[in-house]
Amino acid sequence: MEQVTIKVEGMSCMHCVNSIEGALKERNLKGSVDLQAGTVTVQYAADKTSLAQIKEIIEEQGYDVVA
Ligand SMILES: [Cu+2]
Repeated sequence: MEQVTIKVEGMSCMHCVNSIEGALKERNLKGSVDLQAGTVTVQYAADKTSLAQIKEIIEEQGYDVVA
């Protein structure tokens, strides 16, 4: 299992947390949002999911992936 922490802009409240964590969960990914730090930490299996896919899932929810 890999773990990555992605910097994301535009997350401000529990609604943001729920939409991002929920969207990841729908793809069987365990994500946790840190509002204060503006980051999303995701655990994923590198043979099933790519980093690009994870970023896409977050962007689909309307947030900007910074790094
Ligand atoms: Cu929000």
